[in-house]
Amino acid sequence: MSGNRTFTMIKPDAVENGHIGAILEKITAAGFKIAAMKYTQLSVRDAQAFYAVHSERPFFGELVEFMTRGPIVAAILEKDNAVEDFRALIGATNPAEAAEGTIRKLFATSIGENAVHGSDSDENAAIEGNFHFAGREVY
Ligand code: 3AN
Repeated sequence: MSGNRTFTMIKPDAVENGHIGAILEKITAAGFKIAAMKYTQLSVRDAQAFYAVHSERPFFGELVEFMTRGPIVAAILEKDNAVEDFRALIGATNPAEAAEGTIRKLFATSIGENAVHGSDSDENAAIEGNFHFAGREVY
């Protein structure tokens, strides 16, 4: 059975473009509860560690530079079937391929600057949530 928590970041592009409020509205309207949340900026070391799985990809340097260029909102979200339902809510990695009404279709500008992150498995949701939050910060 799938878990009830996922991890998200509102990325620097969406923060710069003033979309924090609109994105949180979409998330809560879709039935997700906020279990943890913070406004923070990743260091280069943080971003390299968070995206270590992509370290051999050609876009890794660009990804780290983008994710560290300004603040983000990090959050743990709670809902039945959280990982899958949140991936559906945000849409495809490339906003040009994202379904109408999805967060990336509405707010992302490119495959590299795609507004939000959503965990791709229950295992990664737990790893990513633990990367950003201490136990006492999760409600
Ligand atoms: P998703 O975020 O949809 O799970 P992943 O895990 O394939 O997508 O990619 C992680 C992040 O790496 C994406 N959110 C995006 O910011 C960046 N990325 C993925 N593919 C590309 C690409 N072709 N060019 C630039 N950045 C990319």
